[in-house]
Amino acid sequence: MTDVAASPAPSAPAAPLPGGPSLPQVRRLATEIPGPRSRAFHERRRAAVAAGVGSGLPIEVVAAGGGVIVDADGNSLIDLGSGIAVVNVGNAAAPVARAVAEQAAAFTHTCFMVTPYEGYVAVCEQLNARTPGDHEKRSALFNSGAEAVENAVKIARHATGRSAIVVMDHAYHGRTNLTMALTAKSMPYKAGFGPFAPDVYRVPMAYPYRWPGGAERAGAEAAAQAIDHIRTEIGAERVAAVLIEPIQGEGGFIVPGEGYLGALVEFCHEHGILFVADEIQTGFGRTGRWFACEHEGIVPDLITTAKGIAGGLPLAAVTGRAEVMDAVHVGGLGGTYGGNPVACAAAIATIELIERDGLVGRAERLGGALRTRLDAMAAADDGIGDVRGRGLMQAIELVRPGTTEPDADRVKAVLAHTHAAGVVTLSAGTYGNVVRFLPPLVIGEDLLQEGLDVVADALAATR
Ligand code: PLZ
Repeated sequence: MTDVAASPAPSAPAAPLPGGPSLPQVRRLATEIPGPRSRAFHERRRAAVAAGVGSGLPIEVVAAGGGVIVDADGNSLIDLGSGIAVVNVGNAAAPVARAVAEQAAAFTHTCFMVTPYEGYVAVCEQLNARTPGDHEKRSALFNSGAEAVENAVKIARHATGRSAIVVMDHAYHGRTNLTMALTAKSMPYKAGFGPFAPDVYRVPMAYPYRWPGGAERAGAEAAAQAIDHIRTEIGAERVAAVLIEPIQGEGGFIVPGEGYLGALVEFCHEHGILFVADEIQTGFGRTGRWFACEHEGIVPDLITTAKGIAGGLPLAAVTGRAEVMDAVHVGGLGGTYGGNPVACAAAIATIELIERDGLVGRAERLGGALRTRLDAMAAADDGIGDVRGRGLMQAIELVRPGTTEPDADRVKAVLAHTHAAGVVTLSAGTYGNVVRFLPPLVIGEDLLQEGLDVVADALAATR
């Protein structure tokens, strides 16, 4: 390590690597992980980057594409995380990289609020056409998921003239002040960062694995409790929006119990409450549908998207009923960079690629293969309490054998094992005891299977 650290540019790769799908789709370990260049890079990082910004796997990335990430030491890792459900079309996908380069060469920014351009409108047209429901829609573009959620709340409050917002146990909606209030988990998202925005209320989530009355009753009972709470403690007539992830992401890939979403939608419609689906993690083919609401035939009034929308460029959106979206006065929504032209060009190329290569169907098909493997792991391991999720958004929840007591320590050990073996995995869950799988939708099936072999080894080694 010392000889590497002493060189003038310790983190520069020997030669520029091509990224994108042309990268060899293999797992290859050239050094231990993290290797000497990555370790030197992290010394440099520690001196420059705020400690509050963590990293799960401290390598130095130099290239990525398809289903692999390559580091400065020449290791090629299997990517089962997609940068947290972002590079659904694969990293540096050629049509996306080309669209970005062309747009950057034409113009990089004018601000849509000052002098508008076509890409922004084209992205809104795509969102209006592809999100659930055939009613007339409008969209507005922003930079991050949290910003989209904040704007959905602004729009819902403005359109209804009401202020209360209802969210769920285990919810995750972002790290800004309002979205911290909407997010459930204290550590690490909220601890020490208050006070939080007011008029936000949390109701029970239908978490089948942990529902006291059993998984079958979770949907109906949680919906009844949530509705009772809204009626008696908040007042339905005060509620602007019920905001929910149709499959919870950071909370642990919780698929709501049967009937839960439908009952809430119905209640919302009866009481003039807007039903807002946060599809920031579930959107753009991830779950084997364009949007996760489609699995349950749910049509939200507003929907927030980000992550998978633009192949890795920062872009987010709120899409919804025209009369709701258009209720806001001219100039009431915006932001300097919202709908940046380069990000919009990436989004158009990403959406075309999802369509062209049938990636939604691919997510469903590979999701079936993933479920088969996870079920087999669970059958052989009484520390796997639950297998859940849809498409290429699935997870295992680890518990102490014979109980439902969360086993976050084992999740840490499983992740450490897979990372050392060259497979990028992520954790999740309110109790930190979930291992989640979010491979790019373009990952080769062999590579996915090899990644899962390593996960199976990690489970065996930590039993
Ligand atoms: N809503 C459903 O999943 C982001 C968070 C990573 P931003 N999830 C990843 C982290 O630890 O910060 C997310 C989400 C849902 C909103 C967001 C927020 O999206 O683009 O991170 O702001």
